[in-house]
Amino acid sequence: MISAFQIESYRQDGFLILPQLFSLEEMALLYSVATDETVTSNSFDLNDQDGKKTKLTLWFTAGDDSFGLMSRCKRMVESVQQLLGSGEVCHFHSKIMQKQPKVGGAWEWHQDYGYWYKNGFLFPEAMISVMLALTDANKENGCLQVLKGTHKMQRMEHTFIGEQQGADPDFVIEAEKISELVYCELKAGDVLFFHPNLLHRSEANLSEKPRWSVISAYNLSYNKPFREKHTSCITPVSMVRDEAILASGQKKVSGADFLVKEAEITLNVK
Ligand SMILES: O=C(O)CCC(=O)C(=O)O
Repeated sequence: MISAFQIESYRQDGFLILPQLFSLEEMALLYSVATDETVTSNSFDLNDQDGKKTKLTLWFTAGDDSFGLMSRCKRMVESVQQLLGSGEVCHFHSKIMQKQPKVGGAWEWHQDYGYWYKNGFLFPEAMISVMLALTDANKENGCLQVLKGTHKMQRMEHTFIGEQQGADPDFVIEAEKISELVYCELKAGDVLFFHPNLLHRSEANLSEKPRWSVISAYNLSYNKPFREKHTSCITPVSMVRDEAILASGQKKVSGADFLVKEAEITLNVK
């Protein structure tokens, strides 16, 4: 259970870290499913400003594979419910971020709602991103950075910077002047919840170590997007027991409805 104090700190800061929400045993299982070729062969690259490639594999429907069970398990869904308030929790999409040693690219300053607005979601307050660290994430390997409290600034204009969308740089400069920059260093198994209007970015991974994570995005069913064809975001999740991940053993993410990078994809779902 998330305490009233933690809920308040999410409201004030726009993010919340829950250390070790997943056990080492669960993390070993999830990491081995993440590195399986069913995930890696469905990944695509997005170039950052310097042409460095950042790799991700994204799918919509949370199924019965190990990651589907992770995003539907009681501790995740109930934590999301507590932070979003009343409404039916739906899984919008999950994505495995694969920042390879030395080459993994950066993510520009952005708000997730800068993308999701373009899918026609009307209520940012009904949405949240949840990052589970699959490996330790630190300054050296390009952990997530946030500008604390910027979720209260509301949505900024987002335009393409390289192949990614970034928030209007003039607004980012002003936000940086008055907001604390926080490096969200995580251990494998730690979970970071963040608000869709929170400005965040990450630097390239120039270290010798991989930085992998999975980010599940959730939405409340009343927030029906008018430009999104995938229906996972308005389909209430079928919650499973916390024990289901280990009880099911390694289940590959095969047959998922993966996002495919095509020339015409605007990648608003990111
Ligand atoms: O994984 C990262 O470093 C950044 C990911 C991110 O910013 C996002 O998915 O919105």
